[in-house]
Amino acid sequence: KTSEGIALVDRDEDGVDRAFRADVLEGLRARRKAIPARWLYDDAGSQLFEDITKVPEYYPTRAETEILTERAGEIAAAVGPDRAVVEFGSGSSVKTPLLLDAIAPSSYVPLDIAGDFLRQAAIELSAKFPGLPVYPVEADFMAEVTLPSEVEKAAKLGFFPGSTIGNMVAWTAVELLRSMRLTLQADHGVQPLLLIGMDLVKDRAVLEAAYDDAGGVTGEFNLNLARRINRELEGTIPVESLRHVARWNDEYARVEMHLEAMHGIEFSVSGESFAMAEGETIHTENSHKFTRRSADMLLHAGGWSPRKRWLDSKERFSLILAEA
Ligand code: AVI
Repeated sequence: KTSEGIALVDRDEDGVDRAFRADVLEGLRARRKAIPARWLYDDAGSQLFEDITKVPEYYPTRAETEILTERAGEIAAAVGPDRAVVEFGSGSSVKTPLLLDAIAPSSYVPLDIAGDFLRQAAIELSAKFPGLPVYPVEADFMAEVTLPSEVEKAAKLGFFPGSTIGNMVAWTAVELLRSMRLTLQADHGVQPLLLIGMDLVKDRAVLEAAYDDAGGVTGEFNLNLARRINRELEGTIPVESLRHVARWNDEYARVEMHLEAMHGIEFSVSGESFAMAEGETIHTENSHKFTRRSADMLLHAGGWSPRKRWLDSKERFSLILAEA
């Protein structure tokens, strides 16, 4: 699209559009309706997520920022000098400068599938850190990524903040950790490091409030998915008949977001008809929470050995340094 929003490509030719349609239709046909969380992040959804990070109940961003600020010296000492920082997903505009300030890296390589976001982040970073080589890479980091030749030989530090790993089920999380290991491996020499944010299991009420803030921002974020389906996939979902639900699933140690039908509804998407009974939900996101042991277990399964761990002062969130 142009900046005026004029579509330049035939939307059916567009791979993203086709993938969205396929995921939504498959998810709505299932006995338990579910849509992958990645579709929450269109422009409106990405802005709403930014807003979420500022609501009082959503502690993860503040807790992780506190760790990066208060423990900068310890983190720098543990990482050591001259690492090329490779950030997986370049959206975290606040945390990146904190890390780069702390460790004085040799270069910075932001990876993101969204090219516009990536280039914007790279420009802002270069302005803040003149002299730091920045090599943006537009890629889907769920699989191994070939890094620019300039950083081929450098020792790497992967950076994956925000507990985004928690949005994946274990199988996918392990796959991602293994891909990161391959991406970060240098030809020979120094083993790569990974600095990863992992949110901690805590009181259910605190967790559920973090994903259902009183101001309703998270609700809007979730409902935006239904609106997006209506906008982009010729949907007729009666959004006002859905309500946002966030609930702790103790068996899987995760907060789940759902869109729940407040009464029986019928609608169509891309010409296909669907119905939801009262109380039926569309599962839209998982946010897994970790204990010290479950975090270590996941990292080990992904080929990483945890070396250091820092918690915020209220012990809500962990930042872990692991070695390949
Ligand atoms: C991006 N991700 C780590 C957020 C989380 O906490 O799972 C997404 C989010 N969903 C609702 N609130 C925030």
